[in-house]
Amino acid sequence: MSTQVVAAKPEAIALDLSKAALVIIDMQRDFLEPGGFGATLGNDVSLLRSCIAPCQRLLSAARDMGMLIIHTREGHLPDLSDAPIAKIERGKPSLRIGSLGPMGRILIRGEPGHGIIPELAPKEGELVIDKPGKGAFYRTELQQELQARGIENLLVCGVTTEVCVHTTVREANDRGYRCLVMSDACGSYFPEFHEMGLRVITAQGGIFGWVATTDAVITSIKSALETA
Ligand code: C5J
Repeated sequence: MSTQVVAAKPEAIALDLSKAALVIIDMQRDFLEPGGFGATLGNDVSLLRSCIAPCQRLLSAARDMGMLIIHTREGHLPDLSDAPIAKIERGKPSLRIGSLGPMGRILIRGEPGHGIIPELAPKEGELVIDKPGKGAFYRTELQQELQARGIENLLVCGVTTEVCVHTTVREANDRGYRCLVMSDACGSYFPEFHEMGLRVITAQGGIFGWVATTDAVITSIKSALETA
């Protein structure tokens, strides 16, 4: 049966997994590896590594089920025409967006740093959504791709919890999607923001969505496969 009850906060949720997509947000070298965008802002990128293995497990289970898989990448065109000046000039990074770093130009499409980490490399047929902003719906084809496939439920993981995961979940929630965020498959440079970001999603009866563990979601996917 494709509808499964997943143990979640603020309460269990019945999800039709045949209408679900796994959305893996921005698991790019620019955020997870030294020398990328995240590091230029002074962050300890090693803090994001704990979510790689849970993301791998979710990816593998979703592939087994034949679920729609979407990878997103944050980044800008080489001429920076889609990068607001306010974003480029913000703060005091060691290298600004577009500058040459050890993994190519910082946060620029097509550069080595813009790529998804090898552990989660997309397979042929999986969607890769390039986005100039934090949210995956802003100036992308994501909404059309979801609508074309009748997707109603999004299983969301990736980095960072309180920035691009959160922005995408908020955008999706406003568009009517049920969002289930896997807590251990998300990561942040700030553990306290990670915790609070997840709490904000589930507060007030699930104002933005639901939060579950990777184990709970994988149990549901396996159960759907067994009863198919
Ligand atoms: C950030 C992201 N943190 N993917 N991007 O700038 O969360």
